[in-house]
Amino acid sequence: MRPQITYSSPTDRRLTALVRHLADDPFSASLQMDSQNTISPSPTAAFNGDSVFANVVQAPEDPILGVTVAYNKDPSPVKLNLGVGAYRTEEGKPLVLNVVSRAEQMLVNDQSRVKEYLPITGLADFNKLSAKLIFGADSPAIQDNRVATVQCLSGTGSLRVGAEFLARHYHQRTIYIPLPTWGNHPKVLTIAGLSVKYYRYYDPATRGLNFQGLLEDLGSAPSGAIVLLHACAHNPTGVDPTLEQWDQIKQLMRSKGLLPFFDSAYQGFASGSLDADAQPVRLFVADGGECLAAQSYAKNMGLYGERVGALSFVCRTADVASRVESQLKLVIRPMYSNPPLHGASIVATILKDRDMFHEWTIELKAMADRIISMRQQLFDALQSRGTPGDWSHIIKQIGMFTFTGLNTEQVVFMTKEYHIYMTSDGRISMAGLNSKKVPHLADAIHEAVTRIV
Ligand code: PLA
Repeated sequence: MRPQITYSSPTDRRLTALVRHLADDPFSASLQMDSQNTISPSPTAAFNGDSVFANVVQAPEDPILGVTVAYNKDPSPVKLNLGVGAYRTEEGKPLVLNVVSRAEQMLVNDQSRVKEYLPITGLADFNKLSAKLIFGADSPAIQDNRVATVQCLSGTGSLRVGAEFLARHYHQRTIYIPLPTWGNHPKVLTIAGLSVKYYRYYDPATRGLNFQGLLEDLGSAPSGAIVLLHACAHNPTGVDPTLEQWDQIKQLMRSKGLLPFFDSAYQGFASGSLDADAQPVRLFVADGGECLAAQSYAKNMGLYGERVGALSFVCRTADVASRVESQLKLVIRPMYSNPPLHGASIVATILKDRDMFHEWTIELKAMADRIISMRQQLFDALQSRGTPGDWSHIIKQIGMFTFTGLNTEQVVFMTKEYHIYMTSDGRISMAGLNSKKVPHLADAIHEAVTRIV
């Protein structure tokens, strides 16, 4: 007999929500829900003479990170990974920014450094500087001490901590996320205890923003609902609202009391300017209203594996911000106790030194510019091949990705015949491309769209 467990704690309710969300997902095969909405453990607990884990089902690879797993297994010398959003040089190599190496050297040379635990909220300097970076050095919210910032495990960890706080302390559990969005969003938010709904965002017909649909969907969201917004360089579509559209979105959201939760994973990568890319966030903060922002240094400082990020709550008053921070500690402590030291020290070293900051902006702009030049080169290569279709979206879209419009079958064909790896939704990471590989990619796209309609 399998034991039946009735869950009632917040964690268990979150699990139940996740199970419901994943109902159609093969992952859910290992969790079962009965008619009373209780979770019964999968039969893995039963010993069948082989292993107590013999009944664990094989889970599928992650739709994005699994692309790299497949790529690594491919022995072909011409293979190309355009799956995960990871910057590569013109030589196709990962890049450690010079300014990052310099900061690391300074840290290593500093004999006074120790390896003590950080506070639960992370490195204080890092938090202050991160808030300044996104909200602006002269932000009134910062001056009024209305911002609570905690260091988290990159963008993902920041989203997770923010979502879990909201599930515990905010009166609305529903979060609206764009359709489509980064594939991990619904998973992170659901497991944290929020209930995910979508708002229209992308129009496949125009390969642009479905602004009308977005306004209609947010307009009919229940008052107080949370809304996830990509601060810039929307993933996967590469389509951002204009500043005028952002202003309209803000007015609508404020009029309905919708709570903005910004995901800022690409500050500086869209335009090459840190300030320009933060404009949408700053627009929302300027009206004195509240919002959340999750920041990642994975892409803009190339600190992917260091897992450096920050979560900020902009609150109405300093008093509220301080209470929010006290509760964020209660979310973080049982999750991972406190964040890692190294990456945050690198970021703080760079952000607090005028020269190093300047050097960073130059290196960041060079990455953004290289991506923009890849867009032009790919577009030109398709034009010169006379590839059927309008490919102007390649140069119009913004940030790391191009949402090509290629369908799954065409993607499979390109991987099989050309060893080009990308996510099955047709997203390609322009940051993974280089001039030498453009003809190969253009040939692949050309043949895929000509053969498979
Ligand atoms: N938010 C968005 C919109 C992202 O695209 C990503 C990363 C993150 C948050 C989280 O990044 P971090 O935790 O590493 O800071 N998206 C990548 C990688 C680049 C991934 O899927 O993990 C992507 O290829 O979509």
